[in-house]
Amino acid sequence: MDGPVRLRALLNTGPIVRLVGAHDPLGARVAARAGFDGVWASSLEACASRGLSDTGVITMRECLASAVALAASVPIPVVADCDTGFGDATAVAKMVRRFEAGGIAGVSIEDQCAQKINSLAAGRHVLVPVDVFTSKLRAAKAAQRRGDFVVIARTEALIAGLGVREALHRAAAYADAGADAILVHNKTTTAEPIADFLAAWRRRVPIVVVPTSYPDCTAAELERMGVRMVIYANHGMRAAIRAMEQSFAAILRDGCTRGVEDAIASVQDVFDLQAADRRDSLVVDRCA
Ligand code: SPV
Ligand code: MG
Repeated sequence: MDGPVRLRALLNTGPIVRLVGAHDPLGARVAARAGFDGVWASSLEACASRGLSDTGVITMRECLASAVALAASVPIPVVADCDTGFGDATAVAKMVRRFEAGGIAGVSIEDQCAQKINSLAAGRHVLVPVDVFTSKLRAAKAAQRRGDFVVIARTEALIAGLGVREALHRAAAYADAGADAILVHNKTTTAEPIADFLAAWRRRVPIVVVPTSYPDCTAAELERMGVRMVIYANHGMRAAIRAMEQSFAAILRDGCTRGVEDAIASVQDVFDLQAADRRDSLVVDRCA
C-alpha cells in the first residue's frame, strides 16, 4: 500500500498513529527506520534548518519541493505542514493539487491569520473567521483528485486562548466543511484542555494532537482519550542540535574525535541510510 492510501487507513482504524517531524530525506529515513508510522514535514524544522523563523516565510514551492523530497525517500506517508495554505481558497486548491500529485499523503492547514507565527512562540495568535477557513477547506477537498488524500484542518483556538468551546465550535465547522481530520493544537503543560475537548467531541472525524508542551502525556494516554494521531513535531531536530553541540564541544576540548566516536553514527551508518534509496543501491552495485 503506498503512503497516501496507508495514511487514510491508519487514521481510521488500528492503534494511534505516530508521526515525527523531519525537514530532509535523511531525517525522514531515520524516522522510518525507527518505526514511526509517518513523517511530519514541519514548518518549524523547515524554517529553522534554513536559519529562518517560523513565520510563513517559506513559499509554497519550497514547502512542496521539501515535502516531495521526503516522500520520495521513505515508504511511510508524509504529512506536509502547509501553514495557513499559502493564500486564499484558490491558492489552497492549487496547493492541494500539487501536493497530491507529488505523492504527499496529506496536508495540514491552520486557521491562523497570515502572517502566522509559530504556535509555541510568544506573541498574539490571531485567527481568521470560521467562514474564511471553511471556504479554504471546501476548496481543498474539491481540488483533490484521489479519495485517499487527507486534508487536516488545524485549529489554533486553544493556542490563541479562546478556550475549549471555541475549539469545539471551529472543529465542528471544519468537519462539516469536509476536513478528514482535525488537529487541535495546544501549548499548556498538561493535556487537560485536549482531554476536555475530546470528552465533548461527538463527531467521527479523527483528532490529531502535537504534544510538544505536554511531554509527560503518553501515546497510550492520548489514545485512551480518543486521539487518533500524535505528531512529535520537532524532536529529531532538537535531538540533533543537542547532539551536535555536545560533540562539537568535545572535539574542540579534546583536540581529537576519540571521545565522540561511540556517541555518533558511524560512516557505515550514513552509507546504510543513503543506500535506503534503491537508485543509490544500483549505483553502488554498478561501482562495486
Ligand atoms: C511545526 O512543527 O511546524 C508545527 C507544530 O506546526 S508547532 O511548532 O508547535 O507550531
Ligand atoms: Mg508549523
